[in-house]
Amino acid sequence: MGDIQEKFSKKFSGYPKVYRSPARINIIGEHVDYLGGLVLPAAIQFSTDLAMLPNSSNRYRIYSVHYDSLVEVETLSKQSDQKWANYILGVIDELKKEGYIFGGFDLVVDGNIPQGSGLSSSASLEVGVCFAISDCFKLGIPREKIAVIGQRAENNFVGTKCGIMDQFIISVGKQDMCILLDTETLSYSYTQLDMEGYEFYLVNSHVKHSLETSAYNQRRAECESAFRKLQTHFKNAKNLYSINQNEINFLDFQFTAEEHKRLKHVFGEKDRTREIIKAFSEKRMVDAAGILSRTHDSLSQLFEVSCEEIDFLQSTLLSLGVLGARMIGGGFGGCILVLDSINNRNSIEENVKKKYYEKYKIETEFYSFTISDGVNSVNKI
Ligand code: GAF
Repeated sequence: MGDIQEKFSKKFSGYPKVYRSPARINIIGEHVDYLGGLVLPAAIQFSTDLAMLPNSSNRYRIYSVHYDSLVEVETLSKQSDQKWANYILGVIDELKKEGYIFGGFDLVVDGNIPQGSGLSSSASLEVGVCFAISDCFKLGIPREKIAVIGQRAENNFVGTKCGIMDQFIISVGKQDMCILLDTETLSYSYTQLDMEGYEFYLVNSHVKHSLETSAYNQRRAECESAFRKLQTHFKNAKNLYSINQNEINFLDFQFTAEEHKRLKHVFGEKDRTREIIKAFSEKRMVDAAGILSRTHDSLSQLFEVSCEEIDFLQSTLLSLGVLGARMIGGGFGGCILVLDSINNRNSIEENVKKKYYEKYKIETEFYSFTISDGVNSVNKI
């Protein structure tokens, strides 16, 4: 952490406070967090590091170490042409809209979350900035609200119509714990998985296809239009996820082919979530891993948010004997989450890397991770 203070003092003067905001994984409940669904995410130790100091002016001076880029802003009339800065400006904008009063600040942002990896570096930045502003200016914003402000920043300023999952777990995460979050009510509970004999790890495909934001927003729009059709019959349904698929006669609603597939994913994911929670509680890890692979198939074939490289990597992992694997996050590249017996990884890692490289001339990386706390300040100066 001394490191980010040093980087701060190269750009600005004074002694900043330092914050760490984690990345996240999600075990199950993919692409249901903007439909009122249940999700099972955890914060992990990759992080965005932030050093912030109020500067007694109305100017926001923000520096990204990764992009070696400084942005100075006084009024937030429009997006910055520096894309990374919009996640920060969006948070400032949403806080102002909510009536919070705070002055200018100097901010340095650094970190080690692999960009475009599906581990939510953007939500980590939004939540980190919101937490830092709340702390530096003594605004006392509750963690759950920080999550909502972060999501709104991304929806309204950046333009990705993401759900609440990423910002929420990054705000409220606890070491060694997942949360089971109801994205309709935002009620949640902490739960610890008994992993004895098994492990999760990540495989980074190092691909990120550029249609990510537009396709994400399109998937959400397709689910919302399917829900509007269903509402003609299910008048009191509070969201798509709450509808019982056994009560739907699909022919009655004139769904488009896309809407039909998206619905099958959402209702299937609801069943798989129920099944995996039961499997974990009964320590049936092989079954749990199989459910993850079924989620992958559904995301690939029905929700259509995977890509060729990720599908190849996932099927290669399975063919080499891992118990279960699936893409995580928004899709179109990024990481695969693997659930396997411990000690299996060493025997397959080189082989997976070799096969993937032979086919795509791209290196993969394998990451171990630990489940960490949510956003926090790191030092007290
Ligand atoms: C991205 C989004 F930001 C989340 O809100 C969620 O929808 C996820 O994709 C898919 O489950 O990470």
